[in-house]
Formats: sequence, C-alpha cells, structure tokens
Amino acid sequence: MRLSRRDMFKLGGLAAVGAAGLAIPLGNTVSGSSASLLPTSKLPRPYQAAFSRLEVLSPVIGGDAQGPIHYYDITAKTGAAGIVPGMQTPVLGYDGLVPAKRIDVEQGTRIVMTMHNKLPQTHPTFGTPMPISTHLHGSASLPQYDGYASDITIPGQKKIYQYPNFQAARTLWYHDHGVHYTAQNAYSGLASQYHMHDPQERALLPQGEFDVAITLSDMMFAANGSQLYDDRAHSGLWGDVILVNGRPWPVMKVKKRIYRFRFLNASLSRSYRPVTSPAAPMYVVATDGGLMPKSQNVTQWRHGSAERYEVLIDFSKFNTGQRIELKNLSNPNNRDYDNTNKIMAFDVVDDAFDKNDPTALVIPQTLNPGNEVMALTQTSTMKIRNIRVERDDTTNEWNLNGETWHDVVDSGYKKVLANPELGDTEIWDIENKSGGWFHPVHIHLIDFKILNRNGRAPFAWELGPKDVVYVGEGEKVRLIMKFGPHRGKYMVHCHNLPHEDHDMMHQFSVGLNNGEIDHNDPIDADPPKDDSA
Ligand SMILES: [Cu+2]
Repeated sequence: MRLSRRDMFKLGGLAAVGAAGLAIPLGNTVSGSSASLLPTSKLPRPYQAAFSRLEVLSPVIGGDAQGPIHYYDITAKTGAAGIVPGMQTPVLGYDGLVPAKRIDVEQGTRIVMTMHNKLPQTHPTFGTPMPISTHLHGSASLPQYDGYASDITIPGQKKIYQYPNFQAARTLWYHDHGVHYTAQNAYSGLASQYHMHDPQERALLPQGEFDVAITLSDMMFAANGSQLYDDRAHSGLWGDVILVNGRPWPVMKVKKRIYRFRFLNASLSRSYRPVTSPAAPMYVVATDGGLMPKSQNVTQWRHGSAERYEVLIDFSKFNTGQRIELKNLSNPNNRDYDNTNKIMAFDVVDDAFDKNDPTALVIPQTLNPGNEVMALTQTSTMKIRNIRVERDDTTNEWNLNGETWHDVVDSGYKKVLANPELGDTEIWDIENKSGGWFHPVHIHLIDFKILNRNGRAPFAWELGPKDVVYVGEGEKVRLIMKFGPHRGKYMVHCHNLPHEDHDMMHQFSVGLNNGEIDHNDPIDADPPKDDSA
C-alpha cells in the first residue's frame, strides 16, 4: 500500500497529536491531476457524453386480499459497461447492467423481489468473495428483508425480499450490503434508485419527463479500462472520473421550466457540494425520508454518501443555447483531481412543454407541514445516547463507541449499541472528534430529524426527514427519532463504504427483551434458498 505524506500524517500523526481537533487545513488537497492509469487520450473528458436517464424495470403485476403486489426477478451477475469511450469496463450489475434499472412504485403497492446471485465465486477484477445482501435504503422493511450485512446470499442462491411501501413518498435506493465487501460490490455497479410516489408528492412536484434521477458516483480506471480499487488503508476511495447515471460528466438538454432532480450520492466515499454556474434558482424540496415541511432556497448543498436530496432547478429565465454547469465545490478531506470540480451540464433548449402543468413554472412553498418526524421535539425524560465515530490507528479499523461489526459477530449477533422499546423516542448524539475524516452515518429502519449540529441549527437543506447524517470534522450532531413500526435488529453504520466494511458498523434492537425469541431474526427468519433449479 502506497501512502502519501498526508496519509502518513493521518495514520501516524493523529493519535500523537490527539483527538482535540486539528486546525491544519487538510481539506481539498489536490493529490494529482488524475488517479486513473488510462493514457491521457483515453481518459474521459467533461461534457462529451449525453445524459442518460435510468431505465425503469417492469414488474409482474399481482396481488392478494390486502392489495396490489408487484413482483421483480433480478439477477446479480457480471456484465460490461461502456464508460470509457472505446473501452469496455467489467462490472457487476443487477441483471448485469450498469447503471442498473430503477424501480418505480406507488405507496400502498407491496413489492416482492427475488434476488438471484449468479455472480462468480470471486470478483473478476478485484478477486474479492461474492456473497451479497440487498438493502432497500429508505424502507422500513422487516429485519429479515433489510439487507442485514451477515444475511448473505452466496453464488448459486436466491433470496426473496418483501418491501411494504407504506411510508411517505421518497427517493430510495437498493444496493449491495454484503458483509466486508459492500464497497467493491457497490463500486462495481450493484446499486440503483427506487422511487416511491404518493398523491401528495404527485400534486406538488414535477413528474414524468421532468422528474429526473441523478445518481452520482466516482471511479478510477486501470490502463485496460477495468476499474481500479484503492481505499487508501480503508480511508476511502476517490476516483478522478465523476459519473452521473454511469456516464462521465454528461450534458443534459433542458426546457425552459422547473425540473425535479433526485440526487443520490452513490460514491463510496466522496462527498459533493453541488453549485450551478451561472447560478440557477435551486430549491431543496425533499430529503432522504421524503417531502420537507417547506421548500428551502439554496445556492449549494453538502452531499455525503447515501444521502438523497430532491432539488428543483428553474431553467425558465435562461436563453436558448445557454449552458448551466453543475459544478462541485467539494468539502474538506475529499481527494480532488483536475475534473472532480465538475458534475454535469445543462444545455437550455427552446422545446415546447405544457404551460398548464402547475409544477412547470411555480416553486411550491409549503410541502408537508404535518410530517410526523419533523414534529418530534425533545423532552426532559427522553433517553440520550452518545455515539462516537472513531478510528483505531493500530488496526486501521473504524468503530462506533469502540466496537465493530466483528464484535457483533463474535457476540452471536447479540451485542447492540442501543435497545429502545417499540415506540420509544430517543435522542442520539453522534460525535466526530477527528480532524481528518467525515462520516455519513446511516441508521436503518427509522427516519430522524436533525435537531442541531454543534448546538447550531441544521443546514437549510437538512430541514426534512433524514436517514443519513453527514457528521463532519469536529461535528457533534443531535438527532431525534421514534423507533418502529417493527421490532427486531437493525444496522447503524458509516456509509463511507470502506469505513463500513472495516468495520464501522453496529446494530440496535427495537422492542426485544433479553432472552426473548426474535421472530424476525435477520439471518434465520427467512434465509436464502438454493437456486440451482
Ligand atoms: Cu466513516
């Protein structure tokens, strides 16, 4: 493992300096013009590719006495993607596709998804093992269908997942969560969006052509066009090529109206700070858990891995032929290269659109004032839990309160970070004393409200229901959440995936008393089946 001076400083020096918070400006270091080993002539250039929309997967439609059910049958397998012009990159994909197709569903329609693992025994590029576990991020699924990391489906098996879709409309995403190799699997393509609609969101926000999925990722390439993987002693992977829906820095044609963009940061480690140039009016309208109480005018936002922000961008005042770039101001402790300050571009066209569409030219102000999560308030009797996100410099392993997923496994999956009763509301303080890293922390099952960050108000773009919180350098974030509607064990982890895999993941239990049989045990309740037939 090659280490830069900066890494040596981080790995060796931080413990010696102490965790009191470093004032040294480690951030936004340009670590070279590129990370890929492609010849310069082959390296993708910004704004050469056309924007590509995520295709939508078609279900088999059925139902029972409780209502409609959509059935999906998906196979995780190897494939090839044309990311670098003139080259084929070996990938892993749902149905072999990168980007994988998206799932669209209406609230109240349940989904049954059969996931086949037809991957080889080892990763074709990285040589890592290929057990998978599929997590629908943003769904209050039962524990046995939540993609519990150790509930693995090995090559030759299948697992049938059930998704309830009773929650409010939101942007979800399904991605691999297999224990210790989530980073490689997601990096190679096992991820896509999942949109749940409801009548409230349909009435307020742009739909169809004007409701656009934007999955951000970053990648680096070997000379032969295959993916390079270097997580820098588990610190993170920072590619030099920014992809939007699997295309490098694409250009999208936009009409002179308001668009709704569902931004998902599917990068393993990189965080973004998107900004438009020239500035276009931007309003955040939904966060991880759906509609915010009120739309929030922003000029930029900080976007960590796995967070979703739905943003309205108004192109109505621009001229035909004008180009609006979506640039990336980045954040401290990313590794930035020549073109990682760019994401994509919008070219304004004069094409017709329906001016009677109420979402075309008017930004809605009030969205979902009655959201139950955003109505939660702290009381003096609530339990407060403190969670420290830390690194053990002797092992290069990350932990939560000094414990790792390894400790959970060693306990027979009994050890928990928290054990609220069903229906309890708690305060979680998540603290990052390190000056050298940021951690997007994801709590499964529930949506939470960010009460404050270092005692100050949350950022404007965070004023909605969340399931991932960016815990920046030296930050202490206070969250409030109500536990339910299911009992059982759920994961909590960092969503910088090399951190998660090594081994910054723990679990909490909801409503499980000591010694009680867990009928929704995430490993035993509905295990994968042989798929050789
Ligand atoms: Cu982390």
